[in-house]
Amino acid sequence: MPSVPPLSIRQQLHPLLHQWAERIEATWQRYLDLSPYQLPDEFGYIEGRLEGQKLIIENRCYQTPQFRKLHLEIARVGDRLDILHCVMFPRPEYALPMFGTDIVGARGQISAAIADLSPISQDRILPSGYRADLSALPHSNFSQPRDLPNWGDIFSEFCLFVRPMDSEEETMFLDRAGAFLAIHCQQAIAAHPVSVKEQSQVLAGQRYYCEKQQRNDKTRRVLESAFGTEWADRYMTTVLFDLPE
Ligand code: 18B
Repeated sequence: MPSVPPLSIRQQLHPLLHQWAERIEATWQRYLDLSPYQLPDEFGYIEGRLEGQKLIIENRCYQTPQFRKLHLEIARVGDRLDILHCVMFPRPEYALPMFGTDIVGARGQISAAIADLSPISQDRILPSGYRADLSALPHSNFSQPRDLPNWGDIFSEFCLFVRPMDSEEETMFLDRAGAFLAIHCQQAIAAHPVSVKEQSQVLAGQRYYCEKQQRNDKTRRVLESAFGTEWADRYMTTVLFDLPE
């Protein structure tokens, strides 16, 4: 039996995660034609235990004419760790980049806030419309930029990866990442389907993206400690970074 969430954990989250989650859903509702996307029942609301603390995962999923799956996930480990994770998977008919974002906070301090529109083309360059819109955004300067891990070659030159140090930097993150998302939705609803040949390139690009993301040991370790190796692997390959059949 799937368990039903008693109360959304959102209200208890670090404000940056709460605001970013609300912003993501509001932007989706504003631009996209959302319909439900059914995750396997066992994966809607999940509870495990990580070193004696409860790990709760809440998933929201939608689909649209342009996107096979919009996935927004919030995870909370006791009062220790809050995580927001979101990926938008375009349908293979649309040669759109991958929007992905992750925020990790521990005891009130955000350690990682990342947002990117990652190219999926073979030349690993974003479409020109995206580059023009992203280049036109105001510059933002963060005091603690972070280095990408070795699997991070999937990310674009616009990738935002920082440790926000105060509420001003948190707002700067929300503004810039929110602009990435709005640009993506606007570009997506104006996009035209591609040829069948190009669709296989889109799929290859998405596969490369997912394979690299599956190498994130930090994500894997949290899931493995709470749910075991096998479950963590299944979750990473079927819920977090799956590919269409
Ligand atoms: N991720 N993250 O989503 N991850 O899922 N995440 C961490 O301060 C989880 C994505 C990304 O430096 C950390 O280092 C869990 C997407 C990058 O080696 C933890 C879930 C993107 C890093 C978690 C989750 C993405 C990172 C360490 C499932 C980008 C830095 C925090 C709910 C689009 C990796 C820290 C490094 C870090 C955990 C990026 C604990 C459990 C979509 C680049």
